[in-house]
Amino acid sequence: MRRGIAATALVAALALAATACGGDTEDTGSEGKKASGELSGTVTWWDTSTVGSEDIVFKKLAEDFKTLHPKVTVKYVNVPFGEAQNKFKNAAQAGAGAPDVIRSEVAWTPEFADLGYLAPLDGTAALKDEKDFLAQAAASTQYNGKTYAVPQVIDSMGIFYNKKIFKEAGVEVPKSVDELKNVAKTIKGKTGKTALYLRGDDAYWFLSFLYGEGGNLVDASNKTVTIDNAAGVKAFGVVKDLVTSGAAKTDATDGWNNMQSAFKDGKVAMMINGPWAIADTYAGKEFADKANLGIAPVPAGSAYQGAPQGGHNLAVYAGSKNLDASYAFVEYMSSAATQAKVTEQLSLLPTRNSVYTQPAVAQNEIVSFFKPVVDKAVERPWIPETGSLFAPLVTEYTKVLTGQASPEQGAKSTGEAYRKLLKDWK
Ligand code: TXT
Repeated sequence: MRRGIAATALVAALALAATACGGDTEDTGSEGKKASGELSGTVTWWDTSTVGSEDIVFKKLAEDFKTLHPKVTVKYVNVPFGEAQNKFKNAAQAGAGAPDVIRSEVAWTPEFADLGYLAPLDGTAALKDEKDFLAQAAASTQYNGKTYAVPQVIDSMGIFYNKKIFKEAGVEVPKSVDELKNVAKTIKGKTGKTALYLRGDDAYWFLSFLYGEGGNLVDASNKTVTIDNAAGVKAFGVVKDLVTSGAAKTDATDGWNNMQSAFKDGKVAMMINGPWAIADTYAGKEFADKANLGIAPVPAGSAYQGAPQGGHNLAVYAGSKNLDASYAFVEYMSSAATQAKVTEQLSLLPTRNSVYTQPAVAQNEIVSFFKPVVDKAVERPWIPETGSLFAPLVTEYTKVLTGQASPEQGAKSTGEAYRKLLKDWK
């Protein structure tokens, strides 16, 4: 009898100990470390990657975390890029429904950190071999002297072109806006096709032309709004002229799908895009033979040649009830081994220097093109407001491209909106 009672008491004590250490408790995500140090519980991850191509790879990688930590269940949730930022802020503010880990776009990270919604990662298991990260990729994870995320992918933009159409028209890839307009005339004459699809509902597609005229959104070092200076006005004129001259076609809405369809179906010869578009583009009939896709630097303007830096980080929600398992998941998803798999399957750019030396990565043609582009890509100031600069910009960019505003008006209105947003800036 005693043994029975003793045994029962022992089982109860162990169960209590396990619960107290956040062992196999309910899906509440309570502290995920058993007394044995083994991680357990649930980690909910909001991924924003493109559905139908990138998400397939990232979901599988997330599921494979279980091989390292059998007691941890990763709940993979794909949240559309256009909704995730506000959805996370609303949930974090309400203290309900936020994920443990979020794929945080480079401009979201300083904003989320400033709001106190992210767990600082310094000294945690999330950060391993920090020195291996590309400095430009790590920059957006730093805020007020602390590290609030781990860089997952870095990217920039280039011209994607259809080699078959270029051959049929007998033209070379344009290196400048002026060459682009000349090439466009020949392509139209020889093939009847429009040369370029210029996305009109996302201002990220404006930045290469803004930089090309020597412009920028702001000058953070001098706390000065610069979008409405002469270079900014000129850049709005350049993109408007691409459309009115017939060199480029655009849409005010549904730009991603219209751009991808036009390019994948061979209706346009070029588009400007980034590594995140590769997997979807290869699914197009024109690129069943992958060799038909060429990639080249974005065209130079009158003053400069360069594309913007973008990318995504992995951040841990400050209110997570399973920080230990979340740190371990972030470290796993940004590890050299995982990054190499992502590059192999999606041609996305790693954020670790060591991964670029792996033979399979070094031989990846997309990576070989984009790495030098990323190395010289134009960084934005990683301040909480950076992400907010795009909303007023896209409104005016679309209006200028569709003839509803002049370049002067577009630049002026954007500048006014920025000075309202950036209170003490000139
Ligand atoms: C909010 C900015 C650039 C790629 C997949 O995910 C909206 O959320 C703000 O940050 C730039 O860097 C590049 O990787 C691919 O995996 C809210 O609901 C907000 O996002 C961004 O900062 C990106 O670097 C993924 O690779 C509204 O209420 C803001 N949106 C910039 O975003 C690159 O991002 C791929 O991303 C709120 C938005 O402006 C963004 O451009 C991105 O392409 C991704 O798909 C109202 O104000 C307007 C601008 O779009 C560019 O698309 C997307 O394709 C605005």
